[in-house]
This record gives sequence, structure tokens and C-alpha cells, in this order.
Amino acid sequence: MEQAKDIILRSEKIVVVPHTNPDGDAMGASIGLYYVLQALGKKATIVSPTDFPEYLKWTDASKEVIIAEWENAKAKRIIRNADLIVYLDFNDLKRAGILDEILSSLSTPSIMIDHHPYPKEFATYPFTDISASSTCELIVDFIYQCGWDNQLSSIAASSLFMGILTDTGGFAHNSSKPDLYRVVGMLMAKNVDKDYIYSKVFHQFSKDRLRLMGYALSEKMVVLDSFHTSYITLSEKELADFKFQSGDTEGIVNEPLQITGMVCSVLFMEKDGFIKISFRSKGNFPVNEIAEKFFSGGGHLNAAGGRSNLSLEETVKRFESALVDYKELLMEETQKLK
Ligand SMILES: [Mn+2]
Repeated sequence: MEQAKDIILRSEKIVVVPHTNPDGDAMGASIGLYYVLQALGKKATIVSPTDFPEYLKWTDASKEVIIAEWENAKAKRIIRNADLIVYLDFNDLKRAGILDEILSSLSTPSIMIDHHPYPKEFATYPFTDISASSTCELIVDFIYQCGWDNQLSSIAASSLFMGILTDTGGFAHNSSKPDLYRVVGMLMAKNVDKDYIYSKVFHQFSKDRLRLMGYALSEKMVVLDSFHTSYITLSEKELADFKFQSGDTEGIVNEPLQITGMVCSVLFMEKDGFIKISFRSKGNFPVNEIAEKFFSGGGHLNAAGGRSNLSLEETVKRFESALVDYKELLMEETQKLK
């Protein structure tokens, strides 16, 4: 902690790197920390491996982000010249996507702040707390422990609040620890307009996006009653029919969990020539285990992701047969919900 603080204070050029396809937490953390670093007089730059959804672009800082997939040479130059690199919301350099190679090749000091399980050893100063709701929660703690609360502006606090809000689904999951509310309290004291951020994050759908959600739920949701599990499949063609934009399927996987006793929900999405899979669950049902064992993925106990190179149909079959071994556990978890 002291060492990480020291190296930040001693560094001039600091590069902040979120994971590929950054979500609200990765971007909220990057932008929040960026503002604090700037307030400390640092030359901070956010270099994101890929672009991020429009609804996360409501700060001036979001317009300054260097997107490596678009400006690769510039991204590499900035990374090469950095005194310090800060990795946010991931714990395996593979998650840095197209930046993996250059980042692995450098010996620049680095800090990693993250809340995912099974961290790889690559950062000079790793901070991992898998019990944290979000990376943003950890950053707020870090900032206060460093004594930098005066450097935490309202806009930085708002950005960090966004990450907590998105990673907990609006305080629906991963948010039972009292410490989280101490952190949220500290952010609110910075004049965060909570309702504005809530609307920015959760009420920014296009008509097509809302219709896609309606279609997915009414036409495509399959309920496996005896497994207390639902799944939705969306083919490339179906996504195109609803003018799919990046981020449009975000949250769809959560919806089936509103059904009484539903323990597990999965979204299979055909995209870029493979099947992208999102898993959600309730209680102790470990979707990260299923994602890891069967779909070269991983994540949290209740929220995980994976992929498959099989067809959509074959992928679903593989999932259904994987479920058989979990029938008892699914039964136990559904009992708790009744
Ligand atoms: Mn996160």
C-alpha cells in the first residue's frame, strides 16, 4: 500500500489500462483514478484495448481515452513511455487483449487493482480483494488510505459510483457487506448525483434494444423447470434484425432470474464466428465453475462468462448435459429461494 502510493507519487507519466471490452466498473475505475491522478499533478492517460459502450461516455475524460484497436501505434508509444502502469478490473494480462504482448514485454513498474478470483502474478504491486463488490470500491478505499480525499472530485466520485452501481446491478447482488455502504457514503459526500448516474447507466436503451429484450424473453427464453435454469439463444441473424449495437445484450441474462425459484440463467450469443456465453446465478450455485470446466471461461460465483466454437445448437446441448451433474445443487438452491 505505502509502496504503491510512493511509486504513484514518484511517477510522472501514468497509464491506466482497463480490460478488453470495458464494462461500467472497468471504465468507472479508470476514469475515477484518472481524475485523481490528474489532481495529483500526474500526466495520466487511459489506454483501453477496445472501445466501450456509449452509455459509459458521460465524462470529459471518456473522450480522451486512447482506444488501442483504433490507434495501436499511439497506444504502444504511450505505454512504452510510461513510468507506471495501472491495471484495473482484471488479473490476467490475457484480458488486456491486443495490449497483452506489449505489456508482457515491458518491465515498467505496475499496480493491479481487481476483485476477480485466481489472480495471475504479473503486477509489481497487486491488490486483490475478491470480497469487494467492484474494482471501484477498492479504488475508493485506496484513495482514502493514501490520504487523497481532497483530490477526489465530484466527477471522479460519480465515475467510481457508476462502477459500483453496474457491478452490483444497482445493489441487487454482491453488495451485502457493510463496508460497501461506508464507501458509497464517502462518495455521496462528494456530491454525486445518484439519480443522474442511475439514469445514465440503466435508462439509455435504444428502441431496438428494448424490442430485442422483449423478443428474447417472449420468443427465445427456454425454461428447464426441473433444473431451475433458463437460457436464451440469439443468433447473428436475430441480433442483426434488431440492429444490434455493442452493449445491447447487456443485462438480458439477468431477467430470467426474476422468475420465482430460478437459480441459473444463461445467454448464448452468436457473435464474430463463435458463441459468447454469459452466466448468472443465485446463492451458492457456481456458474464460474461451469464456465471454466466446459466453456473456457470463468468469473465470479454468480456471474461468469465463457465461449464456444461449436454451433449454437451444439453449445446448448453441451450446457444441458453439463447441468445434469448439478441437479441436486440446483434443487438445494431453489429451496432457499422459496
Ligand atoms: Mn468489476
